[in-house]
Amino acid sequence: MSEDNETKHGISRRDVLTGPAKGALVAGTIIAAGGSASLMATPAAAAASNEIAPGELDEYYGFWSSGQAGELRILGVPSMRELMRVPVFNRCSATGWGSTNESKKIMREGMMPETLEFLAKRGMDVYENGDLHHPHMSFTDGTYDGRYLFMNDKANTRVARVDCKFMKCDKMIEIPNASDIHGLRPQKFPRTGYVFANGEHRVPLVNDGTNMDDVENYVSIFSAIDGDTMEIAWQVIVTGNLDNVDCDYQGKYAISSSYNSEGATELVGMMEAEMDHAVVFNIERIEAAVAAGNFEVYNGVKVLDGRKGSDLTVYIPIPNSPHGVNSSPDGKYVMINGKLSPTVSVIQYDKLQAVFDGAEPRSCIVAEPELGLGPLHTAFDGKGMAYTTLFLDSQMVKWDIDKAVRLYAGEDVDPIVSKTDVMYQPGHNHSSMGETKEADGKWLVSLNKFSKDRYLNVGPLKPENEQLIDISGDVPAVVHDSPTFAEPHDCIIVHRSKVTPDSIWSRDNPMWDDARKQAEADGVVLEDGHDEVIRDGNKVRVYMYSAAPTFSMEQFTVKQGDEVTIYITNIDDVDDLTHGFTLGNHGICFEVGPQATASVTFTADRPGVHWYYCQWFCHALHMEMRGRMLVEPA
Ligand code: K7E
Ligand code: CUA
Repeated sequence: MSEDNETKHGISRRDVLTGPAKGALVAGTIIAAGGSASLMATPAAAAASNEIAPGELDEYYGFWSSGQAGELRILGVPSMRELMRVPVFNRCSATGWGSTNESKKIMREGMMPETLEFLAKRGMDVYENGDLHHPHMSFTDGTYDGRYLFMNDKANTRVARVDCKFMKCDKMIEIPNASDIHGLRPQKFPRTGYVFANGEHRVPLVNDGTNMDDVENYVSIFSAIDGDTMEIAWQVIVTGNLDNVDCDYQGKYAISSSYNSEGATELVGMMEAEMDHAVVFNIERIEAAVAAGNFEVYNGVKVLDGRKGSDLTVYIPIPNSPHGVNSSPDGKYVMINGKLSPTVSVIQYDKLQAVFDGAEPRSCIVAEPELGLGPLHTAFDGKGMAYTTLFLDSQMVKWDIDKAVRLYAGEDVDPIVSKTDVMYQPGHNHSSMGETKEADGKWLVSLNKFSKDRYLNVGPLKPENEQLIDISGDVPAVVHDSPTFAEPHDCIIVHRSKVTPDSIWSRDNPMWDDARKQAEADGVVLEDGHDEVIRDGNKVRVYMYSAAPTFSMEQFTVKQGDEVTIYITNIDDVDDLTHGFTLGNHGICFEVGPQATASVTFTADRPGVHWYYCQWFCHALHMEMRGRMLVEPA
């Protein structure tokens, strides 16, 4: 897999870039049209600058996944400065995500009861890991609307939503019946609407442990989630494993890549068939079938049968193991990236109805250019060019969609425009606004799985590498490298005009509804600068507020064995004035943003004096922002 990068033309790329050949390879661009690689000099001056001076703002928000780190990251593009980390499927030491009552409620309320029981037996309230691959923004009329971000957790079969007003997760659900959510995309038209989510692995339906060997009847499940309520609208059983998904700009179809049409559980079997497929879901027919009651209910969800032969789906044969699925911004095509095949299969959306009406399945394919080794994902510039990552070749290939269509029709044209070296092994790529009808063709990011020698050596675990590519000119030019921790599979690049987060929480946010209700019952008004210790049997509720640089209570006393809940309301309503609450030697630490309330519950089992302090630097007297909890021995 990596051999190719270490010795390209007999020398390493680093040697080339730093050696005498530098002048000829300054932007690392190789034109490989017609199969013969020739080097082409690219004047560095042609590249747009990605430099954003101190104090200047980026033009785009980048929303980045973090794979097995489980969080969402926000970057500025083109500077590639990391602006924020938003914990979602992970637990977070800085913000208390996964340990406050408010975050645990969000993480638990969409889980199946048997999962909560299972976690409880392991001594856990919530899952402590996640694998976040695909962040996508909600759409209205084919472009981003700045309401929500949706994302999948492959590890624990969940889908979460981040409210873009506060850039915090506000909903998280477990997807029943499916196993391991991978591909995820919001509906583009008329709006989101549905969030489509692919269950990747095939499992028995119902998966109750009574059978492992009836592999033939294992199923993958495609889910449509209502993006407004985060409830599952319906599910469709398919043939084969589901990988990635995209949908059209008309609201008619969703389409998933699917590998392992052989239905095998082992690698050898999975590689056998020459052809796998793309599954097309006919939204209108599925909705009609739901309305007509043609479904079974499993785990409370309406499940329809869309396996081969169903009229809800069609299966388009695609060469071995397709991966990325990407709709072109003009709404005409969807690219199915070949992965193990050097090709990208181009499906024309308006030819799909005929296939549903009985036409030969591959009659919707209008191009299948051979691009290079390991095509995984394709991005667009909105000007007719596509950019496909070549995992094995470690290149980004720029190709002309129209020429690819003409080549397939028999014309003698070469769709490949150029190949740009990226370091190394790119997976996803993404262009500015590239997954919307407003693709603007300015920037392209290549998310590379390996950095190898690109950075100072930090030991056996190396960072990954994401590269920023200027695609505004004729020849793409790499203008920036950023090391990154595990593992941004995917990102989106959203113009800053689409996103307008608030700087201060609104007090009516439902996140602390439970705290407010309890406070009301206790005669406490959270936002009033009201503090109190309420004893209720062995339950103790401590209400305090924070205002820089103090907590309203300098001390309080509880008894060993008490179940203590501490509620903190940050009554500061100043931009960027976040406080924190850390309770020493109790594993408790959380963030309280301006005008927010947050709480934790724990058993006071350690007699003694314990300091609590504010851990977000908030004031010249931040170090003094502290107090003591006395736990009296029982
Ligand atoms: Cu890594 Cu989108 Cu999960 Cu391709 S996926 S690389
Ligand atoms: Cu409040 Cu530091």
